[in-house]
Amino acid sequence: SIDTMIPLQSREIWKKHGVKKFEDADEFQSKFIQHVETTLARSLYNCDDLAAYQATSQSVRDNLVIDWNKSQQRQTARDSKRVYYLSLEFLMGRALDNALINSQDGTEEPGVQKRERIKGAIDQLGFKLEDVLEQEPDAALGNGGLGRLAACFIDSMATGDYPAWGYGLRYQYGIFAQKIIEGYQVETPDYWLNFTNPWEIERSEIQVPINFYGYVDRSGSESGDSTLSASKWIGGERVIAVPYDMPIPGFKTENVNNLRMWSARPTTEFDFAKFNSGDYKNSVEQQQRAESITAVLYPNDNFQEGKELRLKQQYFWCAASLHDIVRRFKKSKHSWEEFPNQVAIQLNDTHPTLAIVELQRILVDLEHLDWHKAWDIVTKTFAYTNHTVMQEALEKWPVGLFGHLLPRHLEIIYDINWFFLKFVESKFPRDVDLLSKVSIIEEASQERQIRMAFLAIVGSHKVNGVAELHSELIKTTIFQDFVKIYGPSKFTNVTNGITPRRWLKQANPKLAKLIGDTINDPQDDFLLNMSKLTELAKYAEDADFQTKWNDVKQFNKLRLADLIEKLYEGEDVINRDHIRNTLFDIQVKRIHEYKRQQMNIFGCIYRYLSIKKLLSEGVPINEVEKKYPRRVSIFGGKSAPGYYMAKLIIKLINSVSDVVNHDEEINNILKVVFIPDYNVSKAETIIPASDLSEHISTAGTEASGTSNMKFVMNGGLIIGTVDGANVEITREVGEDNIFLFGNLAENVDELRYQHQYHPKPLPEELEQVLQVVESGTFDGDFKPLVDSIRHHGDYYLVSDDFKSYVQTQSLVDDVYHKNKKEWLKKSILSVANVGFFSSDRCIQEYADEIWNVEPLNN
Ligand code: F58
Repeated sequence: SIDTMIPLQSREIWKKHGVKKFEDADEFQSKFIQHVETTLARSLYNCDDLAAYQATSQSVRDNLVIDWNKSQQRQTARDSKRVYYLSLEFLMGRALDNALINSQDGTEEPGVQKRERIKGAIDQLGFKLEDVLEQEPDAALGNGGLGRLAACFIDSMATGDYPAWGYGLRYQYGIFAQKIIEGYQVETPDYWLNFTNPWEIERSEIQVPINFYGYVDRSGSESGDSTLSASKWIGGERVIAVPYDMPIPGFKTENVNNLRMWSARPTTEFDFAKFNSGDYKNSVEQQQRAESITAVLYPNDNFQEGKELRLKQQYFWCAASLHDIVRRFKKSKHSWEEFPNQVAIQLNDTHPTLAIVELQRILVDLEHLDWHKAWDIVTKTFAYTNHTVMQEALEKWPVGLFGHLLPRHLEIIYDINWFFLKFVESKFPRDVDLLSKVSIIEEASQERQIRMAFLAIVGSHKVNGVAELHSELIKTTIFQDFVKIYGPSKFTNVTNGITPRRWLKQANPKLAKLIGDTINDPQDDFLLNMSKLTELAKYAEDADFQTKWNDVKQFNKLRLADLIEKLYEGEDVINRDHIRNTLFDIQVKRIHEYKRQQMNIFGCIYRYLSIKKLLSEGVPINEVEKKYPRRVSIFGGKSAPGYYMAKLIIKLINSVSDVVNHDEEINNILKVVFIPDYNVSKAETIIPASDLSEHISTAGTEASGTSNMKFVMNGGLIIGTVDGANVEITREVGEDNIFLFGNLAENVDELRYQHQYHPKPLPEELEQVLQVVESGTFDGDFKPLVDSIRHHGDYYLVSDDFKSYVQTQSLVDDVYHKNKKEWLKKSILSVANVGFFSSDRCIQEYADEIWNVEPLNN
């Protein structure tokens, strides 16, 4: 053991002084003051909210680091198998409140949770916890669902006591901040590290050299010029990877896991060639290039951009992470055959597929293992999660670009492909077609491309989709040939989930409290064991309980109204007097044609026109209101900077908002709101305020969706298509408690074909809307948007679903406004049955079915 290597005397001194966690309010205050005076070098007299945030975070972090150290020691001592979750994105949001909530350990006296005690302590120091929490910038190192999923997963892995690490990149700029100027999205850089980040621990003592470019030198290799045996890659550019660690606390456990994020630095190696040529300036410039690797997150959602810098990011991160993983494995002194019993690596999409190639390179070139023995280890180690079936999001790299940056890796990929195709040929001897269809190298296009998804499948032992419908779809479409080759058991489903700590307790403390009080669970055990929520079902029709339930919703709607007022610079958009009978209809997610925000805004226009028509016929406004009761349609989301159509959709929403919100004739019965700069912390305010949320993607396009689960967990109902996880949400909450509409995935191909070859006139509801858009009623040129439906095949099938969408919306109106009791019952029953969507359940499935790891009990 490590202990016996340290002299007795130093061990005793260490023990005597050993650091201690703060346990109560008093000890917290002492830590807080110490951090203000020493860490921040400030004092009582210049301690503002920001300093209070930093001192609080430092204090809480100290506690986490103590547990972190113990957890890591325990994991090493037990020699347990570790999980590594490789994700190019971790959309963490804020850390402080989450750490306070997760510090709850179940030992507290009933009713006084740790967070409440800290809140009191901060109060006494003259600050308000809410204001202190607001100081923290979001860690927005992700685009959308995929990045947030990774964040929920590491929370659940820590909570479930799994020995697991996340590996990512420490971007200096996260997803851009969105400004809306004259209705258009404008991107501004998100320099989130402006004030030092108290949650990260720089490990500058660890420096991993990473090579790029160069050539393969086979002159000294044992078996001549075979690419299959140990080869020497001489890199042409070298950078250093330095890790930054972020402690990830579990809920009600002392287990603290690690999120390791790599940052690129120049080497301090001396470049003789440059020096001799006297090119000092150039050599400095080249060094600066190093830092650019981890400078910025690529801001695309469901779209792959084939840029060299992106590939560099991917390799930099995979190589650094693998180096780290292999180093840790080697310390454990196991033989290489044991590697898959000690290490499970999960690939979050194809972005880390290079890790497969890098491990094969390490084993063959550096550790001199036989190719096949190495490949056996590799495939037993990796598993791959697919998040999309959309062609434009599937990663492919041109062979030329790839081979220039990573010459040895390209050889290895060719060899992997050669053995794979040989295997296919032996199984299906006369199927030449099949070979070109499944080849990792696509030959058909002008330039050869590496199909990363195929490489990920070949290099993994399991492939999973993220919701049942999606997992079935990948088996019958993009990966169908691989099912034929490997059999169906390699392909599986793990339906996504979300962490109830952040998305229920932290986002909606009032609802969490009501639930805890009602089911007699003062220690919030339901946040770990969500099946306890089913006890709520018996109160679904209880009038008293319904009132309390509704009061929480109204509180959250007011909280959102405050946020909107702040963002609209004081403009009174939401009429608070009517908030109780105003339906909040929310669609917040990345803006994408497949997610069909355009259909939602067309629906708003249709509603507006219908109201105006009745008014013009002389129907009095209170009668109009009966048909079109009060509603606020709330949108939020970012568009990729280069995605023209998505940006146009944002402009249309804002232009419609401008007209509708200032039309006094309609007496505020309809409002349209665009919330700028949607992010995780705003989501925590927005989601609990929904009566209805929209998940209306063209069937078959949204792999899962995860905000749908968040809305349901907060008592909102869904209007949605039969797509992604909506299908399983329907199964869990019951089809009476969700508003489904639209065409099914199985009909999409046929409908698209019809549009192309037998176009029909548009439904009259949509025709009306498009004509008004074309007439210039709303500021902007929306011709491309209208044309995509009228003339370019309506790929996302807005015209096919619009009528049933509008009809379903009026059904929603009826239930909400004419039968509020029925609505509340649906809302309560939904929460009662949402337990399946806890990410704790997902992690357990991954652990049992894919990783083969056990939780480590303290
Ligand atoms: C999302 N994908 C899916 N990709 O669209 C969503 O249905 C699913 O719920 C979620 O993953 C989690 O499984 C997604 O967010 C990206 O943002 C990639 C970023 C990098 C470029 C390619 C798309």
